[in-house]
Parts: sequence; structure tokens; C-alpha cells
Amino acid sequence: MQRQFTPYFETAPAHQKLQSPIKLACWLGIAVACALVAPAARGQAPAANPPANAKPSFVIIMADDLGYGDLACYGHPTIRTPEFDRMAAEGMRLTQFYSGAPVCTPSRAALMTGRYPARSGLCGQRRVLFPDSTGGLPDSEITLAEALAPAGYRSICIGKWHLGYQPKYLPTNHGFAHYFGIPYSNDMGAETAGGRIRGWPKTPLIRDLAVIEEDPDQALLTRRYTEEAVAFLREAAAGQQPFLLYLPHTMPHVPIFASDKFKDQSPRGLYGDVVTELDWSTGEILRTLRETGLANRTLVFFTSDNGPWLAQRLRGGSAGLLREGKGSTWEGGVRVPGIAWWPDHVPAGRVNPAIVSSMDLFSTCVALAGAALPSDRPIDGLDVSPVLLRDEPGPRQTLFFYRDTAVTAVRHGPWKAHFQTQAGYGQPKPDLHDTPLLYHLDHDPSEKLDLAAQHPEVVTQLQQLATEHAASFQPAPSQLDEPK
Ligand SMILES: [Ca+2]
Repeated sequence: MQRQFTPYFETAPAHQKLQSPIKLACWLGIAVACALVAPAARGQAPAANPPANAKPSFVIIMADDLGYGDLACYGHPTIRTPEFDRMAAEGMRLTQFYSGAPVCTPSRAALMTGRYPARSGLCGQRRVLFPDSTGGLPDSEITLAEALAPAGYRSICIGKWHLGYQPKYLPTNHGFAHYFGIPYSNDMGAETAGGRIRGWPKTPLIRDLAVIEEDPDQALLTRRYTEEAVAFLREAAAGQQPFLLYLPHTMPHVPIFASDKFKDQSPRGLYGDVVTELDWSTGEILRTLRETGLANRTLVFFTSDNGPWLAQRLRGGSAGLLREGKGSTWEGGVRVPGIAWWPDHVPAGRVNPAIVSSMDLFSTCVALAGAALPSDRPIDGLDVSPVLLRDEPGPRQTLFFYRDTAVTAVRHGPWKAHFQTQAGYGQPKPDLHDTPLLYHLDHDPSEKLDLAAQHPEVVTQLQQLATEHAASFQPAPSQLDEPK
């Protein structure tokens, strides 16, 4: 049955949406911080001599559905990515970096809250939020922008949010001063899908809380996001207020588009063109940071929200030597590129195999900012600054992998146990494993050789870790499952 849908957008200023004491406290923190830095912030000249104790700024760039094997510096043979390669050569490439989940919405919730998505309800049977979903990231959650605000940070989000499209869920009501982008996936427009009329609205392009365009030309999105980001950085360079620029790209999520300058250029075809444009975009951001003097006080991190969408065949990416892709908790669904860059702070040219989760970015940024982690709730992220700044082994030994609210697998050290396995797409029911599958990922990153029979004591240990974790909290009600 066709679902009638009325888009719910409005244009009220962000501050009128603030209600919770936590958010008010955050904004009061911003106000106090702004007052403290106001003389510098009003200045027009670039801050050539920031104070020695200046807080670092953060730029988090996230591609959508980019696979572990899609960058030249991660081994792709035909996609040219000179800017990512240079970023890695000047910084650190992580070889065991994990997204927070194998699909968009829960992955972004993990990054933004430093918590497993089951804690915030941003997971469910529907897997992601759709244009007919009325849920979103609850007001009670504390986003990275909100956690940084009391330390004087100004935050901006440019790109695909996917944590709720209604005004109360948009970035400007989750601690970000501004938002520009498409609020959910670029395949969720009004067009028919498989002959079915979905009744969804035309794809909205939003500035702050207002829809400013419908069905924007997607070939121009990467360029427009980049221009917005560069303009923000130039403005930020004129003052001394630390900032968070969160840039979750719409590409290379299918349908993929590249602008004329990049189209028909890559031997990999259109997918390669799209990745090369993301490469250019990242180069523009790093160049702007260098030109404005922000480089040595800005940590830039590049990653992807989940593995490649293999069901899209040549329109989707590659997980390289990893098994499966988006939607699956095999390695290809969750292990993604992770590159850190911060001249004079992140040592150049390092490749670090530490196990790091996108949830750790939350805790690491908060620590580097001298801000406080939320103390009234469990935070699953760990401070990995010893990895990023000193090339040390990571603090993380254990990481749990979820599909909906089920813990499907756990990694502990080099071992990974699967309790249930399922292809990301095309396999309606999971394979349940009474005896979990066990892989040694240092020896066998492709998860080919099940060693459960040879190492029953490891299976028992990992089962116990997963049982204790699952019993430690009750998943929050799903924000995804019922279009209301
Ligand atoms: Ca995605």
C-alpha cells in the first residue's frame, strides 16, 4: 500500500529548538567560551601566532560506503588517490580501523555519541532511517559537538547526517552551529524503486533547518560540500576559536555521480571518478589548512561509514582482501580506511595496526580538547591519542559487532568469533553458529580458515566476553523500526 508522506521541515532558528538542561548547559558553555575568545574571534587577520596552549581543532571526513580496498594507499590498483596517499604519507594509516556498524545510521550514531548504537536506539530491523521514519537521535544523547561545546568549540556539519531528518533531530539541534547537506541517503528520493511508488519527498538539500533545494544535482554535491568546508575553514582561521568540522560525504553511496571535471577519467570507471573527486576534496581541505596556518593545530581524520555496497556490483566499491561488505559483520562490512593527519603531532609515514573504532574518535577528540566525557552514561569509545600521537599500541583489545541489537561477533586481540553470519544483502536469514566460527585476523584477515576446533579455549573466552557485554545493558527502544 502506498504510504502518504508529508515532509516535516521548518525554518525556526536552532536556538528555539533547545529544550534539555544538558543542551542549554552546552550552549551556555559556548556563550561563555565565545565571550572569552571574542576579541580574537572578531579579528579578520589569520591567527599567525596562536597561543602555545591552543586547543586543537578537528576535521572528520567520512565517505559513504567506501570500502577498505578503494584507495591507492590501501592497495587499489587502478583508482588514483594522490591526496589520500599524501595525507597518509604525512600522517598515519590505520590498518585495523572499524566503523561503528556495517550500515549508515547506526555507524553515524556510534561516531557521534561514542557509544554502541544499541544504547541510543539507532539500530533496528529496518537497519537505517528512511524518509518515512519519524525517529532520530534522541535529545538525551550527547553528540561530539555537544561534548566539545563546553570547552569552547564551534561545530559545523556538512553532508549526510542520517540521524533523523525532522528539525529536532537535525545537526543544529544536536550541538552544531550550522548544517548544510542532504539529511539521509541519496537513493531515498521520490522516484520509483523497483516499480513501487514510495511516496517519499524529493531529496531535500537543507541549510540549518530549511529546505533550500529539492533534488539538487548530485554530480555537484562533492564540490559544493567542499566549497562550504573550505569557506568555513577560512572563516575559522580568522579567529582563534577551536572547531569541529564534520564532513560526511554523500558519495560514493549509490547512485554515484561525479562532476564534469572528474567524469570519465578513472580506469576504474565512474566509481573511480567519484573516489577521485573525494580525493580532490580532501586535498582542498588539507591545502586550506596549510595555507591558513591551521594545519599544525588541526587533527584531520578520514574514514568511511561502512564497507562497500557489493550488491551494487561495479557501482559499489571493494573491501580488498576482506570478506563481504556493507551490511555484514564480516570484516569487509566494518573494517574501513582510517587516516590521521596533524603535522608536527601525528608522526609522518606511520602505519599502525592498532584496533580502533570510530567510537574512539569521540573519546579521543574530547580528551585532546580537554573537555569532559559524559559521566552519567557508559561511553564505549577509548582515547586512542597514544596511537595517533606516539604511534603506540592501542588501548582497545575488544570490540563487539552488531546487527540490529544482536551481538553477531566479537573481536578480542587477533581473534574474532562469529555467533551468526549473514551476507549484507541477499541472505534473508542469518546462519546461526552453535559453535562460533573463529578466525585469527592477523594470520587470516580474509576470514577463510575457521580455527574453532583447534582453539576451544579461545572460543569460550570470546563467548563469555559477548555474553557479559550483552547482559550489561538493555538496548534502547529502536528509533528505526516504525514509520509513525
Ligand atoms: Ca553507508
